[in-house]
Amino acid sequence: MNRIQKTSAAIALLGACAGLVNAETFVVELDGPSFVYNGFTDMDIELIVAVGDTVRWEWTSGFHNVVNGFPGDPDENTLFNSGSPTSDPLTFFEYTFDDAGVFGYHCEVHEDIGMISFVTVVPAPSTMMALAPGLMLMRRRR
Ligand SMILES: [Cu+2]
Repeated sequence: MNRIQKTSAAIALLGACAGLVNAETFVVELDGPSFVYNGFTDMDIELIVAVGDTVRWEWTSGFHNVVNGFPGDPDENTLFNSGSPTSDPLTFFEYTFDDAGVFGYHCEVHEDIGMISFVTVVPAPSTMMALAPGLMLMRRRR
């Protein structure tokens, strides 16, 4: 391993570590008969997270639960389920997304009135950050 290779390997390792440390948590409120995030509700929510990030659902008002999937889909209730509906405002439920994709979720109490939303999970930026410095150094040597 030459010096540039060692440096880029070290940078890649740091990038990977930083990615793990920087995993974020996004809070979606269960407020009235709606999921609320960033001023948007239910299917209007545009929540994009990275692999390794966590979504935390917090009960603000109303009687709810959170179950993965869109109602009636084959993958409904296969990934996470907060349990029986509750109206306790101290309740929260967290799920860390390990795979990229689009993941629907809903409240079983209010799915009929549209308490349904989704989160888009993209590949972790740390993966790209870890690769980029090495690629840049390799290019510069030519
Ligand atoms: Cu609900």
